[in-house]
Amino acid sequence: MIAMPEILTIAVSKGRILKESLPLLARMDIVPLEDPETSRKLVLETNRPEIRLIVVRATDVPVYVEYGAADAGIAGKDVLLEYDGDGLYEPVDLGIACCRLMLAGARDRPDTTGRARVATKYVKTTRNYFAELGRQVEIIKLYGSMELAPILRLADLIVDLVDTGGTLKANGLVPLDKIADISSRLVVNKASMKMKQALLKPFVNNLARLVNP
Ligand code: PRT
Ligand code: MG
Repeated sequence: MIAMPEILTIAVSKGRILKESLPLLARMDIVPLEDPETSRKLVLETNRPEIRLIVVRATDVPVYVEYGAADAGIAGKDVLLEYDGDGLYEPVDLGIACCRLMLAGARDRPDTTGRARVATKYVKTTRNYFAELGRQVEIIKLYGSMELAPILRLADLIVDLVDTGGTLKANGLVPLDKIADISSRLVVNKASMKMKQALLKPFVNNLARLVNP
């Protein structure tokens, strides 16, 4: 379903990705008419009548784009690694909201013999990581605050995003292995790329040129 051929809808998640995306969009002369951080509107008109932003949960960005409800979106590679779907192009690494997906554990953890328990929101990526190592683990799905799990002995290890390392440190955890470098990517609906080429192609090309001059 490709809605409104004359309008480009771009999905962005609230929080740090939106904060780091707005300056990039502004450099392409795309500026929301209302401040997205304070507005309660979820559909934001911009200074460009043919472009609007929608503000959704980070994990929902690929869903809106795959189904064509949004033509393009900006999502963290962490979210895209977890997403099952093949209706997306991922043409540009925007180099924003950078961090690392890390395996971490308690500084003073005992050696776990046998099957370790790993708490994470990133179940698929974690399963692939340990499968590649040939290591049997039990994965516990959490939706946030993974750093709490080792403290309360819910899990031996966690897989979570790390930026400065401050959150790990504050909770008595140490990084053990880097699983992936993470940054935000532009994702594009495959059908939109064909049917809205005139609008979408310049948008993708301008963004690509902006981040890879
Ligand atoms: O609201 P929702 O639950 O959907 O997501 P959220 O609140 O996690 O969203 P938000 O706005 O934080 O943005 C999430 C996206 O930003 C992720 O999908 C990543 O692509 C990207 N990103 C970049 C990060 C970080 N850096 C990051 N450091 N997302 C989260 N963190 C958290 C991390 O989970 C940990 O708790 O920050 C903490 C670690 O930071 P340091 O600096 O203490 O190491
Ligand atoms: Mg949030």
